[in-house]
Parts: sequence; structure tokens; C-alpha cells
Amino acid sequence: MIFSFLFGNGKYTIQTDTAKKIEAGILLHGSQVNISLPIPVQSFYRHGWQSWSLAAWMPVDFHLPVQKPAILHPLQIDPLYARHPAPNGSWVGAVRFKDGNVLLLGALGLDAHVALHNDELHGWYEGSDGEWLVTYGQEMKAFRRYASLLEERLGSAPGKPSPRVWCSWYSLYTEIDEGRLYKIVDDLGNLPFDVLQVDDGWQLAIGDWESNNKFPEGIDAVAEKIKATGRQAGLWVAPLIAVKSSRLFREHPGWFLKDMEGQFVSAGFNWGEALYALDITHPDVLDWLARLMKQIREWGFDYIKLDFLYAGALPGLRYTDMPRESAYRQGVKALRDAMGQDAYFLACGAPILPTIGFCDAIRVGPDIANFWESYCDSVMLFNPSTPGAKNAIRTSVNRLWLSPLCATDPDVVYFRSQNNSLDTDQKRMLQDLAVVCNVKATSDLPGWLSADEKKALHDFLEFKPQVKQLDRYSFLLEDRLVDFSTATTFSEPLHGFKGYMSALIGWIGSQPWIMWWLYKRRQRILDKLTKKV
Ligand code: 9PG
Repeated sequence: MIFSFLFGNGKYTIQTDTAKKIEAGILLHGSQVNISLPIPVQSFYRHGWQSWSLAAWMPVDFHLPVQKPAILHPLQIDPLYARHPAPNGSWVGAVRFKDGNVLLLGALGLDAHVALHNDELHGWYEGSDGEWLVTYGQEMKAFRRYASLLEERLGSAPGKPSPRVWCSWYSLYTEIDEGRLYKIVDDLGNLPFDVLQVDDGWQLAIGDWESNNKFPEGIDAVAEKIKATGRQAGLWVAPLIAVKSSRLFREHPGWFLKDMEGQFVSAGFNWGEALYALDITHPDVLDWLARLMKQIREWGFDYIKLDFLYAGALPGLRYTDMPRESAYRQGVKALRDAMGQDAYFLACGAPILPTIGFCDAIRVGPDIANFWESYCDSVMLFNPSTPGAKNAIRTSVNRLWLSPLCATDPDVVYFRSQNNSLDTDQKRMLQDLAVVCNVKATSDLPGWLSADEKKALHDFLEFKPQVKQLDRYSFLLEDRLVDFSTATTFSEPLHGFKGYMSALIGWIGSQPWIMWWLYKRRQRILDKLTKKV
């Protein structure tokens, strides 16, 4: 069917099954939607699939290169659309006109994608059909209307206050052990943290979620030590992936997602190894996951960071045939039910829309790092999902519209100058974003902080200002103006000789043995760095 609607700047022709006017805009229903735009657009809002995928406004004539290395596609973006030629995004897309108004097309269901083809905005559902909102006007208002309809469909977080978290990742990385964590429990003293969260490095293997020999007293003893200081204990776990060398994979190869050719579906590459995805429609997998969540609570952890969740929604053949994001959503609901509503659930590496309603917080950007950006990742590989402060701020600030639905976690901030190449302004920008999100975390070892830095950290944790958004990237914190726009720019895609070099580096970076070698090299550097701790 073809429908015509008049918005502020002209007549729009919409092709889909049904359309009706509602207060928020126009509610459509159909597996496909085509909207002809009456006037030229300036920029397109692309919304990446999962926590680490890029969300940004981009000029329509900016050709985003294919993200490199390709081996990381399943881990960093929606692999199905890695090579889509047109500007595109998951569930929602918006275009901005010269006068500043936007037109937003947003799916109200799962398994949906939006792309801009010249003067046509195109939306489609992968499997079935579903609802869409089309809304026009001032940018922040348009996104607010979309978020509010999403809340009606998907629910929202129950509004628990966001705890202030000390997380072990961005200082010790995998080099955590019992002694080091016990020392941190003591050294945190009276800094106002609510949670001490143990990150990656405690487990036997990716897939085998029992404590390793660096924790002779067991991971439950760590939880107990933390709780004895009046804080909650937090634990990181990546329950939907496993490596082939894990006992889980060896004992249950039939639990893993396969493709049409019968090959295991790749969930990317990390820790120097290939990752595989559990099929969470398999009843035995669901049972195993529920037991794991209950076990974590029994160990004494009440704050749970579930990571690498995208693996549950990768394309593949499932035990129960259903659209991939619906399968994932069922799985996340099962995880939430098993951990209990009273646990604090931070979703990370998570497909955004299908996680909403079940998590308390969602990571809305790639990992932070103790540097602004890496030349190799940002310029040579053009990869906005890699760790770095600029990448993390860029995507997080472009996802603030999600905040009515759940807490938006921009990742940790730094106060330390030791082992850190971020300058004062860059650290300040990270801290300001955490205040805007009201999700505050750090990984700085107390021993790495000077007295002044400790005081600044203390003040930050206690700071609860009035926050007012002025426009897309600028805010008032009480009466101080903060602006994140310098983090939202991109480097120029490379052409000519540099373009070939970039392709070559991308190809080299996609070789598993190079990834393995890089991992081992990183581990050696880390080992040296943490020896003194
Ligand atoms: C632990 C970490 C931390 C961190 C998470 C997640 O694109 N990548 O290759 C990629 C690897 C790891 C990663 C993010 C992206 O980090 O976000 O906070 O918990 O796992 O291993």
C-alpha cells in the first residue's frame, strides 16, 4: 500500500502494509517500509547492533569503509551487514535536514534493519513483519518519542540506583589473583564505592566458569571478603561463548550454533583463540545457563556483568527455528529469571534492543583504554569498535537516547596519571560523560593514585549535579558547560597507496596466528606492568 503524509518540510510517500497516525507520529506495520524523502538530507544516524558497534551521525556522502579486521566482525558488529554498501543501522535510522529537523524510522520489534538509499529510507524485518514508528521534528524529541514506544513494547529497567563500581579490568586485565584482589578490598578504604567487580581472569577457561588456580580459596571467598567491607560483590562472565579447548565445548559440541554447511558459527576471536556461540534455544543449554546464574548468586555475587552476549543472536541454524534476536531475547529473559530480579545485571557486548527490559544497565560503547585513539585502529583499519577513549565516548554519547529504558554505561573513567596517556581534558571528558549517564566506575588501583587524584575520585563519586542536555553533544552540569563533540569526529578514509596498505594490514590482522601473537605480546607487556602491583 502507498500512503502520503505531510510533515513540516513536505510530502512523504510511504510504502508498507498499514499506516495510522498516532500522537508520536505514524505507526506502520509491515515486513518492508520504503519512505521517499521530499528534500535532500545532510546526515544519517547509524545505530550499531551491539554495545561495541558504532553509533554516530555521519554526513550522507561519507563512505564508511568495511570495518577491519574481518575476523572480528561477529564480535564487533552485526556480521550480516558488515559489507552493506549503503548507510545502515540496526532497528533505527534517522536523517537530518538542513533546518535541523530529523525524520526517524525505528522498528518497535526485533530482527529489523534500516538503510538509506539516496532519497529513500528503507526498513525491513529479517524474518516476519512488525511495527515501525516514523516520527519527524526536533532531534531529541523524536528519539524520546521512539524510546517511549519501545518502553511500551520491551519494558524498561526497574529504576534501581546505579551502583558506583570498582572494576578490575582496566588496570589488572586478566592478571587478577586472590592476593591482588584482597589487597584492593583493603586499599579502597572509605572511597564511596558500592560494588567491587571482579572482571575477566578468574575462570578456568572461556566456557568453564569455575575459579582457576589463582584463587585457591575459591571465588566465593573473594565475594565474602568484599561483602565484609559493606560493599556488593560483582562478577564478570561471558556465558554465551566458549573456546574449543574448554571442557564445555569438548563435552557438548552439540550445544553450539552451526551454519547451513554444518560448520560451527564463528563468534569472533579473542584471548588468542577462536570463539564459538552457544545455541540458547537448546533446552539443555538453557538449563545449564540457569544453573550457572544461580551458582554465581550462591557464591555471593549480586552484581553480574554478562559479556559477549551478542553470541546468542548470531545468524545460524538453531535447535528451535526462530528469528535470531527473538531467540536471544528468550535466552536473556531466562538468564534474568535465574539470577533473580534483585541482582544488578549489566549487559555488555549485547545487541541493544533485544536486551532492553531485562537488564539494569547496558554498555553503550566500545571499551575505554588509557589512550585517546590508536593510529592503527582508527586510521589504518578504520575500526571504531576497538578500545580507546575517543571510540568509547563517540558511540556512548550517540546512545544517550536509550537512557529512559535502562542505565547507559559508558565504561570506566580514569583518575590516575600513572600508566595513562590520557591528558587532563580527556580524563575530564570521560568523567563528565559518566556523570551525564549517572553510571560511575573506575579501575584505578588505589596505589596508583596521588592524594589529589584520590580526592578527585572521591568528589566524582559523590557528585550528583542537575544535568541538562542543551543539544546533541552539549550539557550543563549545574552551571558548567560540557561538550563531547571533539570525540565524535572521524579520520578520513584512506585512498591510493595508503588505502592498499590499510587493506593489507586488515588482511594480516585477520589471520588467527597474528591475533594469537598480538595477544601473547599484550600479555607479556601486562605481566611486566602488573608485576609491581
Ligand atoms: C574482558 C573484557 C572487559 C570489557 C568488555 C570486554 O573487540 N574486541 O575484540 C573486544 C574484546 C574485549 C572486549 C571488548 C571488545 O572487552 O567490554 O569491559 O570485561 O571484555 O575480557
